[in-house]
Amino acid sequence: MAEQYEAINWNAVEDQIDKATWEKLTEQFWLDTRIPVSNDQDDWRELAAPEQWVVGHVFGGLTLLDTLQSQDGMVSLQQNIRTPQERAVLNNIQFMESVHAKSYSTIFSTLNTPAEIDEIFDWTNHNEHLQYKANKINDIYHNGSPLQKKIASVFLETFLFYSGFFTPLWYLGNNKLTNVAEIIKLIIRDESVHGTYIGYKFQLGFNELSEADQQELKDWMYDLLYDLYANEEGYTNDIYATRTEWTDQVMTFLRYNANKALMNLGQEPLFPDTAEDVNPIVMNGISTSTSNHDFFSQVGNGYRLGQVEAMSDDDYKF
Ligand code: MN3
Ligand code: MN3
Repeated sequence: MAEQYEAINWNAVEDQIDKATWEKLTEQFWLDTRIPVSNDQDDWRELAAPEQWVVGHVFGGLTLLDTLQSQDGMVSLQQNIRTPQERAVLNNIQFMESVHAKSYSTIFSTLNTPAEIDEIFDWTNHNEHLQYKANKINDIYHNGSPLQKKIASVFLETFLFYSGFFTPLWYLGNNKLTNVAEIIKLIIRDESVHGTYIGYKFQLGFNELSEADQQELKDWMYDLLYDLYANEEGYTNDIYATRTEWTDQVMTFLRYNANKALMNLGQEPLFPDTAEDVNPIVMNGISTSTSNHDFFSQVGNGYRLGQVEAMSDDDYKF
């Protein structure tokens, strides 16, 4: 009878990281519909058929992973929160995952024919390696421990996305498909905050474990990473091997990002690859700081990103 439903009090914030993350995420809010993807149609028509295939299908794969985050990932993490504000942050993340998943459809509808779009979704829903990673992560979301779920989420966000992100970043570095790449950069900017935040919450729980339990979880974590890496090799081959010469570069990029995922979780890197090993064109594309926009001849991108970052009240007057 005397059960009380507690109101969330943002004036009694237990963990300042929750508040700082909320502010960062809400400041960088964006929508796919604000990016003029149709300006990339000329670039798109100049791509050879295998290149168009790669672009379409990496976005199919990314759609699946963002769908997973929006439908199962954040709900699963919300079952084990430490503070009420953490739930609010995860609500924001969940909505943005839906924006991410939808934004690829905005790209498809601008660049691809309806028949091509059907084929991309059919491929996405049946590709063996793509389905393997989605189901592997989803199984942890539904059956894993609270800390295992956070590991799965950070591996997905900071590692598994990057076999797909490689392609738009490569084109951006070559000054092609720059508006498509702008969407991808906005997604990467979000994922970077998500991975850091969920990794931080992981570390709070991890540090409370006994040394023996920490070791056991570490073993589980590195086993999972090896398993996902082996699968990612297969996926990268499916996408890139016969259509591009990028396969080795994508694998380097994946190892670099696997190390970043481990870093978010407060763990030692696994692979020897560093930023210097990654194709510098892709590396410049990944940097979301404004100084790097000068690297590209199309200054308009930096400006547009600036617009998105610095939305004023006027943006809400439709
Ligand atoms: Mn996402
Ligand atoms: Mn995310």
